[in-house]
Amino acid sequence: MTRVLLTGFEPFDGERTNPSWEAVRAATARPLPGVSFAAVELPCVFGAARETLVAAVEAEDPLVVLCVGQAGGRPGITVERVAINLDDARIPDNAGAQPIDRPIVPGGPAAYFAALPVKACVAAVRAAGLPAAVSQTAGTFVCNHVFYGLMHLIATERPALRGGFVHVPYAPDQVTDRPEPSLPVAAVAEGLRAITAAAVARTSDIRAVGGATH
Ligand code: PCA
Repeated sequence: MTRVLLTGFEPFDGERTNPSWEAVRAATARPLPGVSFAAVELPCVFGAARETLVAAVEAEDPLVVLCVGQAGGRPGITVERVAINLDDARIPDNAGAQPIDRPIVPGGPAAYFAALPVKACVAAVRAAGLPAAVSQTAGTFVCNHVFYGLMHLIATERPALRGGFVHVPYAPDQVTDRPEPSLPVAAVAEGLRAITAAAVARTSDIRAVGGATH
């Protein structure tokens, strides 16, 4: 059995739910052949989110970690390619902190690439009949903070660990009065299961178009 840790976030920015945690719960509630799941909810708080993730990795000792967050406005499931060493919050986090232009790890590398076959993961979601794309930026808020923290942990302490970050759209009930794209939580959960299977099955990526002109 391959141990896989999935994390989602608590609600933030005035929302009542966060589809990342709802989808992680749904994705891990049913068995996936060959996989032993653990699921942990992270606070939407700089510092504490990363500490909770590191503690969960220590406790669960997974081979693969997929951190998941809400990216309201995106129309599909996006697999992040790169984490950058920067906190620059547009809004306060759930503890009221709003860091501006602060390195996550002072003196650390400017960026890390995901330790995931990102294009194979995108292809797996599409094969499940759901919209997906590579994303070239996870932003500069708590999701990128956790993503960078995960990649720094892999680079400095856990070379055998693989993992990365997945951003998911709003759930339909969050946007009933707004012209924003959404995806049902059950569909997002299926997408996360497809990504899990791809990430466990392969370490090398496929050659496919996934870039962006801007
Ligand atoms: N999304 C935010 C933080 C928590 C979440 O679910 C982000 O994209 O940074």
